[in-house]
Amino acid sequence: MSLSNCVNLNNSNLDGMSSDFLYHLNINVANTKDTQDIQKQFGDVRVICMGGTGRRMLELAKYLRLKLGISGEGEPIDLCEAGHRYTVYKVGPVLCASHGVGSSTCSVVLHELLKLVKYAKCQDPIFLRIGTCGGLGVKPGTVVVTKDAYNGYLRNEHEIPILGERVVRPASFHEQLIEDIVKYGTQADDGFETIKANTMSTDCFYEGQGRTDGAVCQYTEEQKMKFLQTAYEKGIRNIEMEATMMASLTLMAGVRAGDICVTLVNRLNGDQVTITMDEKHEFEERPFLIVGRFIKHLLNN
Ligand code: R2B
Ligand code: URA
Repeated sequence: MSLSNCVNLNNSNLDGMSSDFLYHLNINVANTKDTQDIQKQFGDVRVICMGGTGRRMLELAKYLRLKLGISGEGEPIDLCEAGHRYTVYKVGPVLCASHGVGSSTCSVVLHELLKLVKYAKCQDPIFLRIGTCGGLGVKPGTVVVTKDAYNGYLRNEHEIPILGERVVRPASFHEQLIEDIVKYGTQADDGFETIKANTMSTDCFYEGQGRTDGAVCQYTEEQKMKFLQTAYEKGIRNIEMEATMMASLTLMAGVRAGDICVTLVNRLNGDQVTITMDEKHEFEERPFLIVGRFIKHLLNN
């Protein structure tokens, strides 16, 4: 197998490890110098889709089976069930993995999935997050494909404490990939809008996103609206909780990534997510459509 498009992670310590247990996935890489078994199981993976809940990832797995014409009997199997943390389904060359809520839970599984694709010698794998979000000045149901990810300080960067120091890293998604997701993933008759825009990503759904309806709130409605307006002026059209981490970690790992989210609420009109569960379900399928078409195009070309 050609090694040219394999993932080379930014951590030389991995080269010195004879084995690696991907603890939260419950996947044991018994011999990092000979990963034939892992290559056999995962070496064909081209796309890793990630989303908040295991249930949504199961639905995505079933949807992709049909869309990509991949045969499979019965329910897709959760390959990481024994890890009791995350669910991972494999549909041909696509993994569908859950990541929970927020950057900290998402980064755990992302680190381990990045190591998995390295050990499996996957060729140029693409990581796509498929999620829900709050909207900023866009109609609920609009799909936003993230360009630059901004943190809760409204800075286009990912900030993380490492060894007691403040570490700041770039947080943008792959430009050409974003273009291609919109180009090959959308159709004029979709019945909803898909836009490229910036995303604000916070560590807190309530205060971090400027909501006044959390358990605690120490600012006025006016201050909140000023903050949201400033975000809008930076080209931010949606708010979620993983984008800066995902953009920065995938950039550091040298893999292409995208973040495709459907808005559930227009935050310029209110804080509460009041759509019905049926509407939410219908909205959640919109990123499936886009990603499904994009993946189909990718695999056929
Ligand atoms: C969007 O929705 C979740 C919070 O409700 C979070 O995972 C996110 O980014
Ligand atoms: N997810 C978020 O992070 N924010 C919202 O407003 C809705 C979904």
